[in-house]
Amino acid sequence: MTDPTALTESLPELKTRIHKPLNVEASFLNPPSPITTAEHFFIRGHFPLPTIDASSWRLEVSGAVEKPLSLSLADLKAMPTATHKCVLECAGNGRLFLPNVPEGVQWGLGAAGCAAWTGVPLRDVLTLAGLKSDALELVFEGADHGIPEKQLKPKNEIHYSRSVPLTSAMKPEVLLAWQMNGENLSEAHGAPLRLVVPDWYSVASVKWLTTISVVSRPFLGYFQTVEYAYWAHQGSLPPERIPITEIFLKSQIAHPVMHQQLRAGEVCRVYGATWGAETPVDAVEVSTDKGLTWHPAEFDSPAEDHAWRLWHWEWKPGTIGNYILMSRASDREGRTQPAQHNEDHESYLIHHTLPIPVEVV
Ligand SMILES: Nc1nc2c(c(=O)[nH]1)N[C@H]1C(S)=C(S)[C@@H](COP(=O)(O)O)O[C@H]1N2
Ligand SMILES: [Mo]
Repeated sequence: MTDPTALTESLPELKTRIHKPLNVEASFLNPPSPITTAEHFFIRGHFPLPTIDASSWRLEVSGAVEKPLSLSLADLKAMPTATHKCVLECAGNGRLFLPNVPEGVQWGLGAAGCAAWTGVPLRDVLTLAGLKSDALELVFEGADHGIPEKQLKPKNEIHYSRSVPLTSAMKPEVLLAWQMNGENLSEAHGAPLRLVVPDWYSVASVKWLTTISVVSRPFLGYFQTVEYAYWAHQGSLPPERIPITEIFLKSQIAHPVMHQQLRAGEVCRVYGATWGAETPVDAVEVSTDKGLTWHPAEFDSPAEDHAWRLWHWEWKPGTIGNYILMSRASDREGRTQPAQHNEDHESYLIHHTLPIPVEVV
């Protein structure tokens, strides 16, 4: 079993943001690759790493089902498997760049990665259990537990848990996964089994999964009401607490990094990645003048559902001085990244065109 702390100390591209519980940020797109290896993938945990004995571990499926299940890893592996590539992005990725330093893990650009996940489609397991007609949501619980941080917290220990409505959970790409990039999940990434919900912020991709409870009403647990939720203001309605779900359209610049010095007259390869849910990204543009003018970037990897796409643009700055770089993605529906962070979203869903100051010397 690898010690994840030792791992982060041996890899300078990873930054430990919090030691206990372990929270590790990756150096975004370093190395630049359509697939993020497990060693370069960020780690987010709310409670101490659970100790799990894989040989006695079981996945329990209960609630509004015809036939409750208790499955071993071997039972799951005997079912038809599927592999899907997808981005996992923490809903607080980019928080470090918000004004007034909001609370929460101080993620820069590196709380996102793109990996290929292998497991059983969740819907096949649900079909095996037989959903009752009043089934509405699925509550996923992990083996990790503790007392959460925020003031409005339950008085006893809870397990990490999160729900997904049936309409989203039945999509064929939603997996109960035991492999990441063709290798068994590491302890830090949720071994022996995790949920992977492509297109959703990774708060929904419950690690160290032990139980799935099928419920017939919306679940209002801690990690979708107190944390990982925000007050939405819609029309004349009173504000409503909305759980964070789908990933917002985004692009990030991996190179150059903030405050990098570039040489006048030399070509600088500005590159990064773009991703989002719903509709594929159609275009990425780059600005060097804080969004006044934009230049089309080229894609370096194909458009694939749920995965991120690499892009680049070559810039030859002629004049010395300070510049503000930005990248902006647009999708097929004409949606684009906003210029400012939406304050209603508090310190989540950070997807505005982030300024990257650089100096040309
Ligand atoms: N059991 C469990 N699952 C969890 C969490 C957790 O603390 N416990 N954190 C969630 C959050 S907020 C994120 S961002 C992702 C991070 O996944 P990773 O550590 O594999 O990158 O796991 C999610 N699944
Ligand atoms: Mo997260």
